[in-house]
Amino acid sequence: MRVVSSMATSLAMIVSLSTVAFAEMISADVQKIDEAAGKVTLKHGPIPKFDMSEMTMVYRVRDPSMLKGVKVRDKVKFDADQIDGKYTVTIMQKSQ
Ligand SMILES: [Cu+2]
Repeated sequence: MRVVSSMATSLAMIVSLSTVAFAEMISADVQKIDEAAGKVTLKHGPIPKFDMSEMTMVYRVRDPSMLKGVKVRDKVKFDADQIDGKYTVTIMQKSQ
Protein backbone atom coordinates (compact mmCIF):
# COMPACT_ATOMS: atom_id res chain seq x y z
CA MET A 1 0.00 0.00 0.00
CA ARG A 2 2.85 2.33 0.85
CA VAL A 3 4.43 1.79 -2.57
CA VAL A 4 1.14 2.42 -4.33
CA SER A 5 0.55 5.70 -2.53
CA SER A 6 4.07 7.00 -3.20
CA MET A 7 3.65 6.09 -6.87
CA ALA A 8 0.39 8.00 -6.95
CA THR A 9 2.12 11.01 -5.43
CA SER A 10 4.90 10.85 -8.02
CA LEU A 11 2.39 10.57 -10.84
CA ALA A 12 0.43 13.52 -9.52
CA MET A 13 3.64 15.57 -9.42
CA ILE A 14 4.54 14.63 -13.00
CA VAL A 15 1.05 15.54 -14.21
CA SER A 16 1.07 18.92 -12.48
CA LEU A 17 4.59 19.74 -13.71
CA SER A 18 3.71 18.94 -17.31
CA THR A 19 0.49 20.95 -17.04
CA VAL A 20 2.45 23.98 -15.88
CA ALA A 21 5.00 23.55 -18.69
CA PHE A 22 2.22 23.25 -21.24
CA ALA A 23 0.35 26.27 -19.92
CA GLU A 24 3.47 28.43 -20.30
CA MET A 25 4.19 27.38 -23.87
CA ILE A 26 3.50 30.03 -26.51
CA SER A 27 1.99 29.24 -29.91
CA ALA A 28 3.82 30.46 -32.99
CA ASP A 29 4.29 30.03 -36.73
CA VAL A 30 7.86 29.66 -37.98
CA GLN A 31 8.58 32.42 -40.52
CA LYS A 32 12.31 32.07 -41.07
CA ILE A 33 15.15 29.88 -39.84
CA ASP A 34 18.81 30.90 -39.71
CA GLU A 35 20.56 27.86 -38.34
CA ALA A 36 24.06 29.27 -38.87
CA ALA A 37 23.25 32.32 -36.76
CA GLY A 38 21.15 30.31 -34.29
CA LYS A 39 18.11 32.47 -34.93
CA VAL A 40 14.48 31.87 -35.73
CA THR A 41 11.75 34.31 -36.75
CA LEU A 42 8.47 33.51 -35.04
CA LYS A 43 5.01 34.97 -35.50
CA HIS A 44 3.85 34.43 -31.94
CA GLY A 45 0.76 34.87 -29.83
CA PRO A 46 0.61 37.02 -26.69
CA ILE A 47 3.40 36.54 -24.10
CA PRO A 48 2.21 38.07 -20.81
CA LYS A 49 5.56 37.60 -19.02
CA PHE A 50 7.29 39.79 -21.64
CA ASP A 51 4.30 42.12 -21.93
CA MET A 52 4.14 41.27 -25.66
CA SER A 53 1.07 41.03 -27.79
CA GLU A 54 0.98 39.13 -31.09
CA MET A 55 3.95 39.97 -33.28
CA THR A 56 6.61 38.64 -35.59
CA MET A 57 10.12 38.84 -34.25
CA VAL A 58 13.53 37.22 -34.29
CA TYR A 59 14.61 35.05 -31.38
CA ARG A 60 17.95 33.51 -30.63
CA VAL A 61 17.78 29.80 -29.84
CA ARG A 62 19.53 28.32 -26.83
CA ASP A 63 20.99 25.59 -29.04
CA PRO A 64 21.05 25.68 -32.89
CA SER A 65 20.24 21.96 -32.96
CA MET A 66 16.73 22.95 -31.82
CA LEU A 67 16.19 24.23 -35.37
CA LYS A 68 16.84 20.89 -37.05
CA GLY A 69 13.39 19.51 -36.31
CA VAL A 70 11.39 22.47 -37.63
CA LYS A 71 10.88 24.17 -40.95
CA VAL A 72 9.33 27.37 -42.27
CA ARG A 73 5.53 27.46 -41.88
CA ASP A 74 5.52 24.84 -39.10
CA LYS A 75 3.26 25.58 -36.17
CA VAL A 76 5.18 25.30 -32.92
CA LYS A 77 4.87 25.77 -29.19
CA PHE A 78 7.81 27.41 -27.48
CA ASP A 79 9.02 29.06 -24.34
CA ALA A 80 11.61 31.81 -24.10
CA ASP A 81 13.68 33.67 -21.56
CA GLN A 82 15.81 36.77 -21.65
CA ILE A 83 19.40 35.50 -21.64
CA ASP A 84 22.14 38.15 -21.69
CA GLY A 85 19.37 40.65 -22.44
CA LYS A 86 18.25 38.83 -25.59
CA TYR A 87 15.04 36.95 -26.12
CA THR A 88 16.08 33.33 -26.41
CA VAL A 89 13.98 30.27 -27.20
CA THR A 90 14.59 27.66 -24.53
CA ILE A 91 12.12 24.95 -25.66
CA MET A 92 10.42 24.46 -28.99
CA GLN A 93 8.28 21.63 -30.28
CA LYS A 94 5.97 21.13 -33.23
CA SER A 95 2.29 21.54 -32.47
CA GLN A 96 0.13 18.49 -33.08
CU1 LIG B 1 7.55 39.22 -29.49
